[in-house]
Amino acid sequence: MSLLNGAHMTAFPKVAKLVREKGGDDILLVGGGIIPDDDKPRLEKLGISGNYGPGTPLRTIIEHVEKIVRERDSSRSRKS
Ligand code: B12
Repeated sequence: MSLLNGAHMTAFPKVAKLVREKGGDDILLVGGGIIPDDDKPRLEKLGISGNYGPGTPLRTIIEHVEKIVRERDSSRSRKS
């Protein structure tokens, strides 16, 4: 999810809630845009990770997604 207009604390949680309600618990929610540092832990708590601001290299974002997918894969294979 990307928001540059300051509405991330309204729109991101709303999207997260709807995704969970529709059974999309396995969907990775990653945010970005103009997001003040103070808001990042609050978004993390709602399961929205990343929340990268301007100037973030694409490589950082790719590594973030890869890391979470790897962690999920290994916790899945531990369960099975
Ligand atoms: C282009 C632009 C516009 C265009 C947008 C065109 C379009 N359709 O995209 C137009 C002219 C429409 C516009 C309008 C407005 N804008 Co404007 N705009 C910009 C500008 C110059 C560049 C944004 C951009 O596209 N950057 C290129 C992309 C690649 O970079 P980025 O968005 O920063 O994204 C990076 C990270 O944030 C991150 N990221 C972003 N999203 C995501 C998502 C995920 C999942 C991940 C992992 C990472 C990620 O990764 C990217 C790479 O590092 C910025 C200033 C700036 N230099 O950032 C202002 C800026 C975003 N705009 C601003 C403002 C205020 C507005 C308006 C409210 C102005 C008004 N009064 O109408 C409106 C809001 C429109 C709206 N409904 O949201 C402010 C926002 C201030 C704030 N929120 O604190 C900014 C920061 C300018 C400023 N310094 O004041 N804008």
